[in-house]
Amino acid sequence: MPISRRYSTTLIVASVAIFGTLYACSTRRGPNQSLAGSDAASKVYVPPGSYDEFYSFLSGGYSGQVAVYGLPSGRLLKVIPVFSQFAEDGYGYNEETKPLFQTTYGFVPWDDSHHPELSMTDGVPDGRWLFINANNTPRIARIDLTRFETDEIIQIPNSAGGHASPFTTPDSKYVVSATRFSVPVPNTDVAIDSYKKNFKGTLSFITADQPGKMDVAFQILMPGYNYDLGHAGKGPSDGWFFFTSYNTEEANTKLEENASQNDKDFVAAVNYKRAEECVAQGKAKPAAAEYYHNWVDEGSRQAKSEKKTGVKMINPMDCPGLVYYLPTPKSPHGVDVDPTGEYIVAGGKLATVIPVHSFTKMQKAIADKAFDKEIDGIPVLKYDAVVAGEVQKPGLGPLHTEFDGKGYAYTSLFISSEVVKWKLGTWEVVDRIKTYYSIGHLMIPGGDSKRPAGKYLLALNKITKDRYLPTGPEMAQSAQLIDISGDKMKLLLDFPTIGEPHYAQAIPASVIKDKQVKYYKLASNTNPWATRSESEGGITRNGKRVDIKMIAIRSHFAPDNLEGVQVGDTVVFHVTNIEQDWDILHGFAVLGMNTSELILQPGETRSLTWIPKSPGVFPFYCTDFCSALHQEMQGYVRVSPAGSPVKLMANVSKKTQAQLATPAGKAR
Ligand code: K7E
Ligand code: CUA
Repeated sequence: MPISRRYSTTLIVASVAIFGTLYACSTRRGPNQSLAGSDAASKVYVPPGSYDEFYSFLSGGYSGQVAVYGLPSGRLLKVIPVFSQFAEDGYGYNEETKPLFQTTYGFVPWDDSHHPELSMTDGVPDGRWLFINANNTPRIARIDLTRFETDEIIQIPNSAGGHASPFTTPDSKYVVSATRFSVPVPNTDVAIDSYKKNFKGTLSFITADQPGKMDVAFQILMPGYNYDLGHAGKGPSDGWFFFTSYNTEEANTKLEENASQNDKDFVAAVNYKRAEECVAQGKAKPAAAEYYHNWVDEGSRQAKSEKKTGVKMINPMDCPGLVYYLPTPKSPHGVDVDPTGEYIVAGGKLATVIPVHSFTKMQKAIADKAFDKEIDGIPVLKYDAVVAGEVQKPGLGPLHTEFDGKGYAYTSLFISSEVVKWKLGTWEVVDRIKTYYSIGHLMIPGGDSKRPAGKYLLALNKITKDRYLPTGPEMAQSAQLIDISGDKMKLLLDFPTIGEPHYAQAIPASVIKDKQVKYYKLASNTNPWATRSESEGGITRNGKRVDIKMIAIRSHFAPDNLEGVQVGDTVVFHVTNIEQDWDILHGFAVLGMNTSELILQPGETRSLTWIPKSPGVFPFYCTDFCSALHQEMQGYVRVSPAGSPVKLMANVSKKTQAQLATPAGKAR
């Protein structure tokens, strides 16, 4: 969210001018029509044991995660850890998932995730994957929707703020990432006030349709503006991508004021099919880059990391017809393409209108060379030649727009805290509804696709204040479900959210609910430390490293008594949950360990590293209440002083002990 929660001076000045009109208009409407009543309650009531109609995926913002809610009930179904360590299940703490956080900056255990994006087939969400961006250390993650787990993370090189990301092309061939902060490319030590000379933006296209194989297809070197959001064209505009930019002033200090000077900034229209041609013709230059690609190996469920170098960088000067600028008032934030692919709607945070560009007019303006000027090889089209219309008096601080597929658009207004509904083509405002408070994104299931569901709208609000029982200075942020099935929008429900939801996506539950994996097949577990039966458990030493292989099943660990560990050893517990049943999980924790627990899904192996610092006997136990005898699911590990003669011992079956004594057993 680029706008300060404490309204900036500039915004206040801008708002005062129009506030009179709006205030009058909202008081005339009387007390808000959105007070939820019994009618609303019945619309969101999902009886116990019944399922919601939609899965919705809300970004966690500075939590770095994704939260899955059922709609219309607003029930929290799951938190999917993505860019932040998640002690609740050991994600990013256990040895199997740590490599997902590898970057050229080292291990990065946190990020700020903004935009969940469902994969698409022919412009419609298909329920295969959910992508989401990391804003701070630019990365894109892929979540597999048969397991609701993060499977892949790719770092975006030559970028310093992956905000306009990871919006997808209609076939998910590419997802994109545009840098929010321009920086020297390649990044190097220069004076900050050499901004105009040395700082550049990049637009990255990442191949996304092969799981485990995301890569940087090419990057486009852009003027040093801030790139904010993006959306792909569709239908007639398929093959194009649109990105908003602000700070076309190229200010490097006090942007609040200095980046609010120009009357119009730009939407960059990128013809990525043209980019592919230029790459094929060798017009992209090899550019320096280092980045990590991390993915989860399917059989072992261990994350792997590889470092990659070099990218193909296209300079628009070398590839005419690649990028055009559409002048757009004023410091635009969102850019959204309607279901027909003809209209490109931008949300100018400081604009008094919502400008809508026409793809048809844009094509004609390009053919007619209706250019104002050219910036670094990028023609700037004339505003009048590309604008289809302007929505007048929409409210204050328009940010994001979604569509209902019935000819209407819905725009969030941050400053005036409302959603405005307007008609595509005539641009008239037909309805508005208050949101509590300071709405950022909004979401209609499929509302950015070719086929919106058009029944509900979710407002994602920044400030909650008095909507719930107070919880001290910080309140959970809030989503509000609005019924958009009729002429008038109706508020149905408030529900609190984790972190700060920026964008969200939703999909009919029927698309993914029957594809859920219920457990991992033990027979397919290729983790080298997997233990498939009790007899395979044991303890081995290699120098100062001790590996312990263990199974977990209702209601014991085997082995559960371990000796021969010494102070200063690095002990790695490899625990396999050998259950083959849906939703039967076990946990694992050892007294005094310096990491999180393990949570083990059925059929899965996870590893926990522990460096005991003092002699003694240390209990371990199952942390997930798995059975009537869960409290009996425990064990002990004995730690002796360094150099102690106590022998390695794991109380597994006699046969296994005998095997462990042989060289082959030791190798295991
Ligand atoms: Cu919060 Cu999409 Cu990061 Cu607007 S962004 S609100
Ligand atoms: Cu296993 Cu509790």
